[in-house]
Amino acid sequence: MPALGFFAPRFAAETAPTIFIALAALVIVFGIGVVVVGRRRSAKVKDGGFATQVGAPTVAPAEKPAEQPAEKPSVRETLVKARSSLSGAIATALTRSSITDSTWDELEESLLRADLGVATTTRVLQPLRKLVASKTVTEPGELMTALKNEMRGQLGRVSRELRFDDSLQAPNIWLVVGVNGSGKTTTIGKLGAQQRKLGRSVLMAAGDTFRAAAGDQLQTWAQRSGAEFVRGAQGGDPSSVIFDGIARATARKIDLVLADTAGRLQNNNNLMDELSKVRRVADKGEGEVTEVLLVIDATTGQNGLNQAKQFSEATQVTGVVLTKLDGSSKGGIVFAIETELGIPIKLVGLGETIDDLVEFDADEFVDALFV
Ligand SMILES: Nc1nc2c(ncn2[C@@H]2O[C@H](COP(=O)(O)OP(=O)(O)O)[C@@H](O)[C@H]2O)c(=O)[nH]1
Ligand SMILES: [Mg+2]
Repeated sequence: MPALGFFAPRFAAETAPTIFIALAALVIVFGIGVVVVGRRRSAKVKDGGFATQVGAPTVAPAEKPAEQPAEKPSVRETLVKARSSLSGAIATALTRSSITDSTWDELEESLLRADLGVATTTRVLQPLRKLVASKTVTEPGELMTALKNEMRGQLGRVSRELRFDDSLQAPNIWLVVGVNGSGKTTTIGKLGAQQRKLGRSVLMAAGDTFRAAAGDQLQTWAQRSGAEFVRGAQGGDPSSVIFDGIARATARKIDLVLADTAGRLQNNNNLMDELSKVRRVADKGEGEVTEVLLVIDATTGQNGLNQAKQFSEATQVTGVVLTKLDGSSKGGIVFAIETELGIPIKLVGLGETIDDLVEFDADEFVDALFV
């Protein structure tokens, strides 16, 4: 069949483009059909099937208006949310018509549950028992007011300002210490960003050489806030990284060095030795260590007091940052740290973003316990 044999390729050559175009047109028409039907269906689903009638114009449903960023809850709201379990106990005590043994039991229990610890709880309740015994206070409502005042009084006496010496001709150095996972690196990130907003130049030194990821994490924060960044080799000497950081900051006239440190368990003597060395080295070079911030996770409980003691012995802690208070109904450890160790709580972490680091406000904190 030579004729056909000859004809077939010619036919193919001549008609192929036409067939191709026809096929393409079919695909397009089919595609449009699918899209239209799909849109109708999805419109129905979105309106619960009520608004889009069959035969109604197939206009794609209007885009949902861009969601307004939800108002960020205030510090107080965040605290109150975290501590609703505690406030229940205090509320129960309040509903009694008079002050009975149960009132004291409930108060004691709720204060312990909030992590005030036995010593602080006793210290707070002692003067109240006297007030009740002498009939100066007779009603549960008055007792709550007195309790609130007593708790405020325990906290109110210290300066919580971050120490930054403007007159220094060299960098201020803030060391950040604490156990693993307490929130040191995150706190440095937030703090650095805030200090940059205040107009200060910042250098972050990755003194946690124990884990490579810690350096990367800090570098990301440094980039985000426009801070300089210095790191060393993994497993290297943290003091030398911090020393280098201080030297670079001095050479570039940077105002503030934020030094991250490693935080394996605090009962590891090597860590404490290492941190003592970091402190000594930081003191030795140019610049001055004006803050040593101990970061404590609010969910740590009474162990936070031990941490504060040990870290303070090694590095002379000047302030505490209490993190993760957004997720904890505890935090009562602040009383013990301030009254027993005399270390002021300076900052509070209420989440994972830059704005979630705020100054500790004792009145707000105590108020939130009572809501
Ligand atoms: N919810 C909450 N999470 C936090 C807070 N601070 C830190 N974190 C988280 O805790 C984890 C450990 O923090 P990191 O800074 O790496 O701790 P580090 O080991 O002490 O440096 C991370 O997932 C942080 O995002 C806080 O105030 N609130
Ligand atoms: Mg870290």
